Amino acid sequence: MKKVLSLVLVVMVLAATFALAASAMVGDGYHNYGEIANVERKSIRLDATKEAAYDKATPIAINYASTKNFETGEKHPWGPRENGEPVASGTAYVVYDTQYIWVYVEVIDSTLNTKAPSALESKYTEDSVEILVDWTNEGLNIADKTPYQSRVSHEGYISARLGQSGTTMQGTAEQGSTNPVNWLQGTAKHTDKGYDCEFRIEIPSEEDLGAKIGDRISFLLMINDYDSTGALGTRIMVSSDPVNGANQWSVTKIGNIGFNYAPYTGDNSMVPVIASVVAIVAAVAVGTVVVISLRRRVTSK
Ligand SMILES: [Ca+2]
Ligand SMILES: [Ca+2]
Repeated sequence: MKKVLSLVLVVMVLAATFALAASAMVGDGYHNYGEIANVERKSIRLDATKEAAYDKATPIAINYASTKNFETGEKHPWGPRENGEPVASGTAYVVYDTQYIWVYVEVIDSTLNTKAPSALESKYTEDSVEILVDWTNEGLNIADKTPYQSRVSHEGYISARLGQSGTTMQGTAEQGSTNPVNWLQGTAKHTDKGYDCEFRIEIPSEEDLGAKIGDRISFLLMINDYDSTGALGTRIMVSSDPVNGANQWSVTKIGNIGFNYAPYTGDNSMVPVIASVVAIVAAVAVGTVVVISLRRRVTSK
């Protein structure tokens, strides 16, 4: 009897430990970006023009000046630079359809700095917007696997990485890249205040990901802002996350956003009326499950 009680106690302690570990992944000390709005595929296109579909998104401000010098971690307070130039800021709109997450970012940047000589040599050393996504919200950082880092420069050049020490992918196959980004497309246009850019990030299949996509996913938006000198040390990272700043590779600390995702079936055509009714009933059921699961997470803290 004593042995049985000991075993029960051990199991209870282990269960409590796992419950605490799970609840620590979501919530405490994280910025909550709300929910990603769902839109129809046909309502949106990749053209650096903000369609009405983005009005469904809650605007996310990118105005938290963070790391000034990436090498030393030197911080920068909100406000102008030493030379008087204002630091960039932006507003992002995030939506998804059944296959892609779409992000539209309006950037205010008074000095557009270009160091990339071509589409295939673009990286963080030019004015650009970056997005980090951890699809499982588990905070894993595995080279060439997770999280997804995607970048669009003010010239519309794309580059990306999977995991902190992963290989940088640049441009598209059409641009002649030997290491193209297959899951990201991006474009940009200059405006009278700076530039707008638009991202289309393909949602991975759970089979390819080897894991379930979370009903909250870790998410971080950043602007790389250089001044007129364009030197590496002058970059100021501007972040959407007032809690953790542009600490983009500490993925267990980046904010999270709700994602009520339904896997892509490969068919975006109009469905018959009866199928629509079934889909609506299924959607209500999924919504109920998500609410229950979120409540469970909240109450299990
Ligand atoms: Ca568009
Ligand atoms: Ca700039």
